[in-house]
Amino acid sequence: IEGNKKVCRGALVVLEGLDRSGKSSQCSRLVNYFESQGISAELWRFPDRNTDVGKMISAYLTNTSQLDDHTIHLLFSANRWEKRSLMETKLKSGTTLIVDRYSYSGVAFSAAKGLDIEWCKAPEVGLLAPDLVAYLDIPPEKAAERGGYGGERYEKLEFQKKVAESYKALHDVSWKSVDACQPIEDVEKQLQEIVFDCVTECQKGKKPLSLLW
Ligand code: T5A
Ligand code: NA
Repeated sequence: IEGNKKVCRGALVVLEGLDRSGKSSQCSRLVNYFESQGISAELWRFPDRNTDVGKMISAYLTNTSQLDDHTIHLLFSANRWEKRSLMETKLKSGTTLIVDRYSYSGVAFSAAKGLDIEWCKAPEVGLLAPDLVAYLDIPPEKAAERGGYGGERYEKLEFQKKVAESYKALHDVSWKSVDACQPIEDVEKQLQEIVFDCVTECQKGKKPLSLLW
């Protein structure tokens, strides 16, 4: 029994929500929590602005470059594809990944511009499906009141309202909503419970990795 001990796979956990819903704050808190529990976890984020594709995305988001809506959509998707095999390796070696935005952001933001939702989903087909999507639920008006809003391309109230609508079309059984208007520590507590359960399920080895969509 000792000799063939199976490595438990890590969980693929995605946080989604409107701009300023608190994703980045909660992702780092989650990773700290799992490390304190002796569970191997890494913080990932999309867009990953460090790659060549990511640099093009970053220039677009900061309004230093202009791109056709379809082009930027495909770049966001390519940015996930360039990390796909590393993602699979990490999960299979037992590391849980806490991911700040994923394919749902890709679809929700482009669909909010008026692109066809099925067209938006197509380039994501074959990426790894999350074990859990935690949606940080906040009214667009509330998010707009938070610090730093207004800097990047999509950070405008009218657009964020449309994004909220397109997120609604993407909910499925892997989603759990958390009220993101609560104090930061309360959101943290709730997320810890939800995500911990998911990680435990994956460790039991009964849940194989699956693909989008
Ligand atoms: N995008 C992204 C696409 O169009 N397609 C794609 O495929 C992808 C992946 C970049 C943009 O790209 C779009 C979506 C985005 O518009 P980004 O780099 O993730 O996305 O954007 P950021 O500006 O880094 O992050 P966000 O604006 O999304 O903010 P977060 O991470 O949701 O929020 P956070 O944690 O930074 O908190 C924001 C502020 O609120 C406070 C924090 O202290 C901070 O000041 N705060 C709270 N205040 C009160 N109560 C709470 N519970 C709070 N939680 C946090
Ligand atoms: Na963020």
